[in-house]
Amino acid sequence: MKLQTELPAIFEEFAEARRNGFLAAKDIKDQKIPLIGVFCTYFPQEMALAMGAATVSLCASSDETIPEAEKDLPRNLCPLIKSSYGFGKTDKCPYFYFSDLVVGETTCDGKKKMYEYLREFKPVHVMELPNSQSEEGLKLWKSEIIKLKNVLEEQFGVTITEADIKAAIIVKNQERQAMKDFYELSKLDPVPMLGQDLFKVLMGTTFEFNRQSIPEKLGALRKKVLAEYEIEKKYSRKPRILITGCPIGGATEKVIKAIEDNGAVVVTFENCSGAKAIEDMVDETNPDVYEALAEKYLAIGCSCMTPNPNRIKNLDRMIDEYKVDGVVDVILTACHTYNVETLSIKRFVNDQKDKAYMSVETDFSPSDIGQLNTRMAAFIEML
Ligand code: BJ8
Repeated sequence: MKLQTELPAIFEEFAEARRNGFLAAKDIKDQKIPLIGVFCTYFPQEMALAMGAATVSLCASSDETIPEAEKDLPRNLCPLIKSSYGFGKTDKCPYFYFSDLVVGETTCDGKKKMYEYLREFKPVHVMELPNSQSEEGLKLWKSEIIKLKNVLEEQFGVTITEADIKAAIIVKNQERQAMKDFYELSKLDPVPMLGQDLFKVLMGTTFEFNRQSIPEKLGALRKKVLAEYEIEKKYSRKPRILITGCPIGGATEKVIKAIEDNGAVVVTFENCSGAKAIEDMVDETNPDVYEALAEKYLAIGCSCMTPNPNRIKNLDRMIDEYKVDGVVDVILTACHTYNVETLSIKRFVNDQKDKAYMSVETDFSPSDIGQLNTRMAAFIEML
């Protein structure tokens, strides 16, 4: 008899979280809780949490608003930047609409220049992110986090104490640990869930405003997935893929689907949609909360950093731990930093890890789905 499972419905609930979150965001506004819209993993979420604000990732994953953005921005710009700007300009993203403040960082050139125009639609604060993870960079980033605290205090008329920040660090660390415990289930071989389902959970969790509830929710789901896995192995052993590169989500989930429709399974996401944001904890023992936050966030292995050793460090460990057979590096069109890094990632994966590597350049349109399928089928066949 086939196992009756409630997991598909639960995964779908996570997939719907972004849409359901619109109502939650309105509730938050009705309760006069500040909402801070963010674009990047470098944003130190603890600072918002410490003042009792909610944060939300602003929509940048569909091509819906790109034509409007292209009236103002160059066409040959990364789709993520155009989409973000387009949602801001058209007010089509309720999260953007409800945000009291948008915080950006000086990551890649396109993004930081786009923020100059975004200011025309919303209050925007841009944090000056250093380009390297040096001692000087750390000092600058720490001072930028303190500056952010001052901006938040002034804009919202609140006081953020170090005790508030310490408490927020604990909440966020618990959340990260719960997410890690959940996605590490895919270290099992065969996997207990598809990468597409794992991704729904990762994305859905980012739209949960009650951050304290995340560990319990994910803990319960983890138990369910494991319990079903013990009764029945739903998926047979398949080639195991790690996704790295630019953030994905929404339209670019087509890459995960193309991999899994062609006989492999995505076991882990190294990019900002997965481990990059979560793997490292904030040091709770450091009495200097600003330094602890600066250290954690500056260590993020984004291609905006030069050099960028932490991406390689994470890949090295994850390829082994997840028994990865092949790495797919997703590059959004016109993302120069990730595109330039493809050479060093390919060299590392092929030469030092002896694994297969493929980079795919894509955007938010569905026009390359056929081509993606053809390339994935060929790549997976040789694994
Ligand atoms: S920490 S990956 S979320 S910057 S894809 S807009 S880099 S041209 S998104 Fe990112 Fe923060 Fe880094 Fe993560 Fe520019 Fe490239 Fe576009 Fe990008």
